[in-house]
Amino acid sequence: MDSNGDGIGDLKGITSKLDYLKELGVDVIWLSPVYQSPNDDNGYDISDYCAIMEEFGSMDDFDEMLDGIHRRGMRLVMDLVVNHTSDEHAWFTESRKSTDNPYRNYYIWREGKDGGPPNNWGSFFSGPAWQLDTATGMYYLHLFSKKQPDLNWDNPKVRAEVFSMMDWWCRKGIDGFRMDVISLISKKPGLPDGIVPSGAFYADCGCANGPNVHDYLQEMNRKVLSRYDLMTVGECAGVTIEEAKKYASLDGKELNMVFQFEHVGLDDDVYGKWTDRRTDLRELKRVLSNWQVELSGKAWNSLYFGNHDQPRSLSRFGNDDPKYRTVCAKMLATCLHMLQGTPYVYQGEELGMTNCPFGGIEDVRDIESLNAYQEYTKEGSFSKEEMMHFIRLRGRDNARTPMQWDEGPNAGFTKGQPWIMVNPNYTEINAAAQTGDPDSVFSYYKKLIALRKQMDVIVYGEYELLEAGHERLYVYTRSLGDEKLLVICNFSVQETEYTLPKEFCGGSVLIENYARGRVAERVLLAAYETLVVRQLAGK
Ligand code: TEU
Ligand code: CA
Repeated sequence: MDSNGDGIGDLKGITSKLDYLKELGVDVIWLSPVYQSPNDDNGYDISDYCAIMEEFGSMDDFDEMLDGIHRRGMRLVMDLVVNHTSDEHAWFTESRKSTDNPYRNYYIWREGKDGGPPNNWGSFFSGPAWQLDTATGMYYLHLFSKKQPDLNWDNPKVRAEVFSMMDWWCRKGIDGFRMDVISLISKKPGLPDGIVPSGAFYADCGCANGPNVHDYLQEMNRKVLSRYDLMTVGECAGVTIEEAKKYASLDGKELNMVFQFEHVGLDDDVYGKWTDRRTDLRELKRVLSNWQVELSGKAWNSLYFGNHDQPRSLSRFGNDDPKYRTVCAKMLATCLHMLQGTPYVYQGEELGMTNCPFGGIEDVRDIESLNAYQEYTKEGSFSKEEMMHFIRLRGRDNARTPMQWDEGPNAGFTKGQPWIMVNPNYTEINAAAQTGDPDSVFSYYKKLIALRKQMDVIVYGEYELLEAGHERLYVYTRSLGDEKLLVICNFSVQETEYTLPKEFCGGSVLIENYARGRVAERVLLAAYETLVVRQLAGK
């Protein structure tokens, strides 16, 4: 929400919408980076960790927002981006000056090899992961853009700086951290060449879950996290179930939970995310079920279908056709919110917001999409039209278009010119139209969130997958003590028959997206129908 008409959402804008979040039932707000930044990667390139980005407001605005959040009984989790800084951060401007600068070893500098970069690693944003710096004729490592040099976590001074900065924010009263690519902070010793996959130009750095990552997080936990009442979630690209059990172990030595990427990589192809492949439901069920079963009693899951890096979940896993989008958004929400773990609602997901029909590349703002468009069209892997097609399906900007508040100009987001196009469907999909409507996606989310707060079985219950091989239905149970729930989701537009397990026949419906009311032994599920059935007492 933009408060001053410059077309950019800001802190005062957020503060003005806190009642909306409270009404939805939000407990904790995860705020994307709002620190000072030249904005090469939407704030994930930070030049001062203790200052607020000018476009977003002042530190006073921040304090006012935090106070407003706390007064409403909500909490605030900040994005902690410490795998890298901006190249405009004071540490880096020092570091690049000379090989004997006191900050030299804050970053990862190497001599080139055979007239090129030190190894064959690629950046996540296209091109090599190394940049030659003229001042000293050496290369620095940047796993993301060249304006995001990687910090050298093996240097104890770097760790001390990061921990003291975190401590500063904790003393200010924030309630936790979402840790950006925290799985990548410990680099492979010797920085060896990787294998270049077919279709790719560079190798993966292989730095996920590096040798010291758990030591560093345990040190962070001892020195900072354990001294405050915080919620922590590590964004862990490349995390396996075995590794997640360490990061998010219930013993509390590291983090509370992790974001894993397995289920959002199932529709990748030879060229990574640049494809129009869709996720196979059987694969999705297999992956989510593994995480449910394996972490249960040992670690804690984060539950998400979308965020600021992912396309809109409704368009990707469901169907955003106006005919189906309301029922389908409710079905996806049910599927996610009935799982074990902490559900994340990405802004606008609670309204059923969809991918955006971007015109040409001039409508795109995200560095990942812009660079990939350049690289793949130049090299001839894809035509410009093909790349635009993939960006419309998978690009990160789909999730970054303005929040749709009402049916007024620019969806009520700004009185000026928005920094990125507004999704034209705002006249039909917007908060004002949904908050008072009992049948809206918003009201459905509200109900789901409230149910989770009432019923322990939804939070803690044991998970079991039924119908594993079914191509259209996702069915599972949750059980805790005498309570047992059956969650049925039709992921297809096709009417599909389903026979309930005996113990649920005649059970009451806890929540549903069609008005079914009672369930018989056999149900004929409509397009994207979902229902949660509560077992009859004593059965
Ligand atoms: O994302 C990390 C990450 O793994 C990305 O490469 C992600 O896979 C990609 O965006 C999906 O296509 C985090 C932040 O969430 C992202 O917004 C930042 O751009 C990135 O780190 C660098 O800080
Ligand atoms: Ca603004």
